[in-house]
Amino acid sequence: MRYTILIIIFFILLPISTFAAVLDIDKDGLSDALETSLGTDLNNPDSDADGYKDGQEVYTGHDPLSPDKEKTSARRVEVDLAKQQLYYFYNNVKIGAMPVSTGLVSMPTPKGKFTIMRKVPVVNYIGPGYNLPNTKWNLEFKRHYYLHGAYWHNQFGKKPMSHGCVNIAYKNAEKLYNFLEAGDEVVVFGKTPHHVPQNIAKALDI
Ligand SMILES: [Ca+2]
Ligand SMILES: [Ca+2]
Repeated sequence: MRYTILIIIFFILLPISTFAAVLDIDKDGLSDALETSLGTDLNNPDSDADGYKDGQEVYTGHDPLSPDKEKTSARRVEVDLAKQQLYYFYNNVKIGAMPVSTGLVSMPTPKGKFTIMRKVPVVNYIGPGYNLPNTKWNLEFKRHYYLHGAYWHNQFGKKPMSHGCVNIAYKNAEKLYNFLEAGDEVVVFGKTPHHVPQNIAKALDI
């Protein structure tokens, strides 16, 4: 009987903890967990009453707590080469993650701290052995190195694929492009693997 009660309590508490991260009471596109971290109102979709929802503001790099139209908050991207994952931060709060394919072991993505130099809507990538025209959503973070959309493969999160750029699925690349601006920080770290080990890929649900 005692165990039955414990099991019932466990199954009541499990969904509460599991769904806290995805629950969005005011349906403004920002989870309750993120609203708590960012200081916005969980029960008001437009915390600063400027006509734009909190989620819309944060994911386009705007301040949800000020009607100011300037994008003054700190934005940062981290690229984990070992896990082939990209994380992005608004005011030091991680607001999203996406699988990526970085440079091959023979031509790895450079490690270190960089800043976005410029945003370019469309780039034609042409070089020895590759010709990738009309590539969308390009963010140059070091001369000739970009975070950019990639339409020619689907190996994101599984293995490195590029000549040094960070390849991102189009739907995610567009989001990142809208979030970031020139001057934002990019940090690249970790060791480039030949493949991401299955157990890591599974743990990350990729
Ligand atoms: Ca919300
Ligand atoms: Ca607002």
